[in-house]
Amino acid sequence: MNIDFIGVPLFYGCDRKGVEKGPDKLREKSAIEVIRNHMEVYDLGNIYAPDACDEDKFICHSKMKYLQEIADINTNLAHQVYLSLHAGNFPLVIGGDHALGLGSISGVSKHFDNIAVVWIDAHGDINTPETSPSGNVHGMPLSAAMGVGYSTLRNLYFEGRKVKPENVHIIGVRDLDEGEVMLAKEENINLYTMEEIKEKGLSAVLDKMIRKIKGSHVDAVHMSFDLDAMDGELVPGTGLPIPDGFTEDQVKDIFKSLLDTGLVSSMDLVELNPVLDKGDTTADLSIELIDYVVKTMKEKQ
Ligand code: 5AB
Ligand code: MN
Ligand code: MN
Ligand code: MN
Repeated sequence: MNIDFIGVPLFYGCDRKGVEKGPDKLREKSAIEVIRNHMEVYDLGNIYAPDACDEDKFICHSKMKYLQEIADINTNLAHQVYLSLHAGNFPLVIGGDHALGLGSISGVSKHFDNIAVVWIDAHGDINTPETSPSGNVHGMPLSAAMGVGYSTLRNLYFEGRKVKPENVHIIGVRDLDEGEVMLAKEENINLYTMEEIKEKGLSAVLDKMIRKIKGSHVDAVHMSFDLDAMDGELVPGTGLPIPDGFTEDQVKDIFKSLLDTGLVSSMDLVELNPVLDKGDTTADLSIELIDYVVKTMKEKQ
């Protein structure tokens, strides 16, 4: 198996510039060479992101910014991810903001019959245009992937739901909006909050999650990692740093437990904003995590 490195220079989902520079920043920091130390890698370049002007952000929908641009970029991403899996490769999708999670999941879902998604994030990203406090689509990709929310997003790439809500696992969460709490309850999504992790310990919570994933008989797991899952102090180079998050070792433990199942087919690493970064703290940490994931995958082979 080879790694396909796919950049998504997207900031429309968070409406704050800088995050679109994430993929090129990691290339500059030798991400490709770091991966190649362990496995063969193809750099598939960046998905094309059209220019859009600020005044036009609500042109398609009054409550969702840059809807058409995000849908177009995500459709192309979905197809690239699908082709990568079809060729027997591992798509590693580098953001860009987390709105791209919908494109990744859509591509994975077209290739496999029944998938699970593990969303490692301080946030739930399950808002709809009605519940979103910001209108930013990076807070909505996971609900759309479950078939909830606005039709353009729900029916991206192919019509209908991409992942069953009971196969959605959100871990590290500590900042949910009111509407997200309600939806999580209604749809029976698996939430592993930071509060629960503090109380029971990460390894107990991971055991529970892995058991559930294995019992669900999915044929693939897509791992979507938002850097803000980590403690805010560790990731100055992300748009919405939140305190009380994971340490670097904890994130590695999560990756390892998931990779050990042999089910992980694909991964996103998102929300690196090099413009906000302190020095290259967050970029260097991202490189370290990519190195860890690929090294661990190689050991499994
Ligand atoms: B991220 C918030 N829930 O919807 C919203 O960074 C934040 O991809 C969303 O996790 C954060 O605007 C989206 C307040
Ligand atoms: Mn996110
Ligand atoms: Mn987040
Ligand atoms: Mn974020």
